[in-house]
Amino acid sequence: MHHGLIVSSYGRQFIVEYQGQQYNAVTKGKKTEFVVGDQVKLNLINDQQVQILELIPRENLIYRSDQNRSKIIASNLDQIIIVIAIKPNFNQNFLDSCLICAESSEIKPLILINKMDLPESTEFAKKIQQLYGQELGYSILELSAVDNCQQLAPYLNGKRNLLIGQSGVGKSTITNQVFPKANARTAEITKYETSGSHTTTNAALYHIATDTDLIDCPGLQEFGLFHLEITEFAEYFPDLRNYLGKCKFSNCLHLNEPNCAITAAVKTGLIQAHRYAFYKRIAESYKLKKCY
Ligand SMILES: Nc1nc2c(ncn2[C@@H]2O[C@H](COP(=O)(O)OP(=O)(O)O)[C@@H](O)[C@H]2O)c(=O)[nH]1
Ligand SMILES: [Mg+2]
Ligand SMILES: [Zn+2]
Repeated sequence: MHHGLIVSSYGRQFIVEYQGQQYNAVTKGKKTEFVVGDQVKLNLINDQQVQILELIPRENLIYRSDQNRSKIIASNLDQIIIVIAIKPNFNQNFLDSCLICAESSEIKPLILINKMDLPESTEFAKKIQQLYGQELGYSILELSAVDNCQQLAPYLNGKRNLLIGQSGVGKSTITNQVFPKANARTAEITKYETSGSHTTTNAALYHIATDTDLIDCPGLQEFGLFHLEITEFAEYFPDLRNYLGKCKFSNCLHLNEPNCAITAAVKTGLIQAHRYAFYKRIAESYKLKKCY
C-alpha cells in the first residue's frame, strides 16, 4: 500500500505527493472530503494519476463554518500563523475567531503583524501587543514581508505551518519570500487575471525544508465558529478560562445568569470588554441556532 500527502486542492480536485512526485488524484466513491495536509492511502494509476483509497486518521483538522455549512481548511498542523495588518482593513473579530479556532483544535497560534513598514503600523502593533501579548499571553511577531521576512524562518522550523488571515494581509507575499519557488499569486497578479478579485483560488502546501512545511490558503473574509459547542466555547478563551467553574450555575453560559463569575469580572475590568462582547455575540448566535 502506498502513502501520499495532499499538497493542493482546487475545489474537488486534489494534488497528491508521493515519493517526491506530484500526481492528480481521483477519489474512490463519492466521499471527497479531503484537505491539504491529509495523509492518504493510494493506488498508482500511471505516472500522472493516483487514486485515493482511504484517509489516514488526522491528528487535527481545522474548520470554519457559518450557519449553513462548514468547510475544512487544513489538517495535521503544528502551528497556525494568524497574519494581521492594519491595511486593507483590520477586523478584530476575525483575529478572535482565528484564536478560538487554534485553541479549539489545540494547535499553537502565532500572531504575525505584517506591514510594519507602514508608519501607521507602529501604533497598531503596540495595541495588539498589549491586548493579545501582555494580557492574553499569545506569541506575537512583527515584520514587514517586503523588507525583513527572514525573521520568520526560526518560527517555522520543524513544523507544519498554516498561514491564515483576511484577504490582503500579505499571506502570499510571505509565502513567496519564505519559499520563492512557491510563486504564490499575490494581489497584484490576481488583479490582472480576474479583474479585482483578491482571492487566491486554492490552498497549497510547500516543503520549505525537509521537516518544515508552509500552507498558504485562500483569502478568507469570515471565519465562522458554528461547528463548536456553546457549552465548551468559553474554554477556548484564555482570559475566560480561569473563571470557569466559579459561576452559581454549573451550566452557566455567562450571558444573563445571576452570580456569574465571568460577567462579574467584565464589570470590574478583569476581562476586556471587547473580548466578552465577542464571546457574547457568538454565544447568542449559537443559542438562536440550537435553541438552548
Ligand atoms: N507595505 C506592505 N505591503 C505589503 C506587505 N506584504 C504584502 N503587502 C501587499 O499587500 C497586498 C496583498 O498581499 P497578498 O500577499 O496578496 O495578501 P494575501 O491576500 O493575504 O495573500 C499586496 O499588494 C502586497 O504587495 C508588507 O509587508 N508591507
Ligand atoms: Mg493570497
Ligand atoms: Zn457564568
